[in-house]
Amino acid sequence: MTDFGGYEGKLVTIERFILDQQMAFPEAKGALTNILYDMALAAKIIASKTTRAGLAEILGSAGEENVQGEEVQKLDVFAQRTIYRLNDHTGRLAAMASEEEEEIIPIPERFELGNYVLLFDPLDGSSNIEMNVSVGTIFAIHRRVTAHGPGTLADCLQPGRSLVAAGYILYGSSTMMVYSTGNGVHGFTLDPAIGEFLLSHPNLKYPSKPKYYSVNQGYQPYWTPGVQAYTEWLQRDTPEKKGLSLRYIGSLVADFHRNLLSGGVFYYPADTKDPKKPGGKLRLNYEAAPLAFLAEQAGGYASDGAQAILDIQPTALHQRVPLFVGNRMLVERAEELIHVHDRGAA
Ligand code: P6P
Repeated sequence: MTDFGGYEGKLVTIERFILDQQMAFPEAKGALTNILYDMALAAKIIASKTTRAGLAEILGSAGEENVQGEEVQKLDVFAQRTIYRLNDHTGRLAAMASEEEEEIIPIPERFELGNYVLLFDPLDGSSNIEMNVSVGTIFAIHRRVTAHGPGTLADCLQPGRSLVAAGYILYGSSTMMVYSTGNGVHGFTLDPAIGEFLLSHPNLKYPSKPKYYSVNQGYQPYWTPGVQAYTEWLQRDTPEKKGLSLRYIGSLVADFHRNLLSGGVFYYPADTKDPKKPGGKLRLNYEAAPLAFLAEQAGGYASDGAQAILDIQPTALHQRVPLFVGNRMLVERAEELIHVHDRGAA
């Protein structure tokens, strides 16, 4: 575990911190380090656009030409292309996969292949942008499992337990990058004056006294009895905790981040509202699994209501999964109540 005493009160850039952490991965020969650098650069580039999103009528909106005569891209398309272009030629990846692309994204033949695959949701919650609500990028990095040649679906469909790194970028009142390489969770805040991410939240851990629960209560009529009972339990003072307040932004990264700092639980359960989404709305490979990796690194836990998210063997690139993530005690209680009320009823 990195000694955080050495960083107290110092100006530590993300580059310096990642390099220090690389010592834990001598065999990575810097490839993983450089992928994290590239994600930090992508964050700066995307942030430069999200902070001006509200100026579409002046700068032009997606699909039109702006005052500079450039084609204005939808921000999620811009985010997708930024992450792709920063990673397609580096020789560090065997393939990529994105929420925006149906199939895995091959590395162009003219470039070297690497030993990692990068899965990402380039701009989650982008529908919130025009209301100036925080949005985020989520990324997951696996070591490839195939021996050589272009990366395959098998390289991307690995359980979260195998992740070598994961993180998110939060484009909010400030831009933050939070990541883990399995050696704790660390948060960096972008100082726009110098264009650097500076270590602001070393070794993040869920506070022992949780404050919030985060769920779209508008779907309550469509929940199972177990989820209904769980929500009622969260609201009450119990021997384990005080009754929690409801905070729900409707932007996954923002809700996850607030609960990581304040203590709490986010859940998007399966519901009967949309027959096309029987397994909930959120995606396993590039939303639930990376956040579950971070949650466990921060002393928390993530479940689909029955098992650890990190233990789920993916079967499809864009498969959806119910997600409960936050303080371990809160998430395990969800599993207990769902087991009693729902499986007992099956
Ligand atoms: P609902 C945003 O569209 C998103 O994918 C996540 O960021 C967020 O947690 C969820 O959907 C919100 O969904 O159904 O509550 O609007």
